[in-house]
Amino acid sequence: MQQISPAARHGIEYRRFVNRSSIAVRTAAAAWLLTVAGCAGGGPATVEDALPCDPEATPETRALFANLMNLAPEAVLFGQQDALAYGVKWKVEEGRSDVKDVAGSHPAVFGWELGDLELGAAENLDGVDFENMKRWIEQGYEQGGVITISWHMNNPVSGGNAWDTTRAVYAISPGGEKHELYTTWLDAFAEFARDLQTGAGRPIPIIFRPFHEHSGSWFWWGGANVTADEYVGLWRFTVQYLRDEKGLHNLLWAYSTDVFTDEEDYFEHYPGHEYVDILGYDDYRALSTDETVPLMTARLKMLVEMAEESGKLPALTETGLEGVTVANWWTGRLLEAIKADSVSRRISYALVWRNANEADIPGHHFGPYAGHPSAPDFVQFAADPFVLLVDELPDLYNGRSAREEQNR
Ligand code: BMA
Repeated sequence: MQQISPAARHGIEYRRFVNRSSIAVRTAAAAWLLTVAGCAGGGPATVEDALPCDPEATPETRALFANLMNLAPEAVLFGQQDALAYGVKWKVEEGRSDVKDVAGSHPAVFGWELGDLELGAAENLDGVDFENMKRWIEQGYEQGGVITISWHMNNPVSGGNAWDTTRAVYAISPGGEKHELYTTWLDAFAEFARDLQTGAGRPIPIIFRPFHEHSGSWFWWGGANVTADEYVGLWRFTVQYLRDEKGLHNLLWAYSTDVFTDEEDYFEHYPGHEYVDILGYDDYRALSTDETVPLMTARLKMLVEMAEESGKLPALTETGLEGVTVANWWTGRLLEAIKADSVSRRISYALVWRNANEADIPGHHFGPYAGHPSAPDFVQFAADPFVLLVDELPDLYNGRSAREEQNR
């Protein structure tokens, strides 16, 4: 593929999307109060004007995108990876999550991981049974939550895992010797996704976040292990294959780098606005010390500005401090970083990584759990009207945006 300049990659046409300061949303317990403070000069996204990159996205997927757009300025949805599958001291207990144990509600965003699905395994790389995962995804959706999926895909060339950095992207791209193999992996994804259905038999909208943290060199699809053109080509093929060949129209595509310095850096591997819905990034660095918290605010600010310029949704797609070793990490660092600035606070959601079971990996948890020293601070964090857990969400999936619903 010919060289694509960063400008061409992300400069398809910037447009001011919505007037993001025109609504104020506050929660009081589980009840929603939405105050409309005037919508002259634009107004927030309606289902008609907040369009995902797939022109044939299902009505529920379009509604989710528009509703998240509308909520982004006024609230942050809290998410966690694998929340319903296990926690630090338990595994597979229906209806349980560590977040619920501590704060009385599940997270608003449910992250799931597909690594090993491509091998035909019954469980993912962290021991989560795929049939259970489907059920928990459906439960998360039925509760009104948002579903996002990542994929630590094994190395298709070496047969090693996602962290085996043998060059491989060129090989699975169209024309490459492992391309056919890759399409079978995508077929497995499509089969999995097709099973994710609402009670009414409709496809559940999924925020799909493949090939994440590609700005770092620790995965075979990232950094020094891939060229920008290879990455862009693979991303575009993947979108086209799942959308056009497999007919999946329930995906919102999340582009998700690791930490970045500026716009050029962020868009280095960007596939283009026609292939992306969410501008995300993962940040495990800024919130590791008090002194670096402002760095996250600065990055979130850049992210929000880039997203608003291009009609995309900004999200902190992963964050956390392993072991949550600082008792006030939730309010003192995470919420502080998000709320510190009138622009940074307009991100849509923040997802912390998993609470690995202590029998599997001791200390590898990024959320609170009952009895953990940070639990009281998490209760305070969750009680902040700006932070939403699943029980505080408006209906994100009907054909009307939260704003339109309120105006009926
Ligand atoms: C990593 C760690 C690993 C895990 C992987 C995929 O960050 O949590 O233990 O296997 O994510 O979930």
